[in-house]
Amino acid sequence: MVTGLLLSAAAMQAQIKNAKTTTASVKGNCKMCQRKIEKAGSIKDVAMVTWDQKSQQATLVYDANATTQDEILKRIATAGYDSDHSIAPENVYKKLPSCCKYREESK
Ligand SMILES: [Cu+2]
Repeated sequence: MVTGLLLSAAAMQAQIKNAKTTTASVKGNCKMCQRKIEKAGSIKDVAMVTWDQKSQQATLVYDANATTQDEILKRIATAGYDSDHSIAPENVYKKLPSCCKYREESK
């Protein structure tokens, strides 16, 4: 699993210039969260996000001249997912399917 994640990250990295790799903790519950987090964070040839459900960690590979970790995490927050740098707006979070509600108090 970890090997697969690293391999796909490396493959995508080839298309991203000035690639910088960081990790951030992003909250989520399920496969649907994973798809949304990765889709929200990724931009073709600029940024690539892979999220691991078990560790609640996102691996960000991005063109350091074109974007920043904060920008990527902000997009993920806009899709409804908290990270260590950005908190999802309450109204967006409320619209997540119940299986995706990861905040303790809203269960
Ligand atoms: Cu989910």
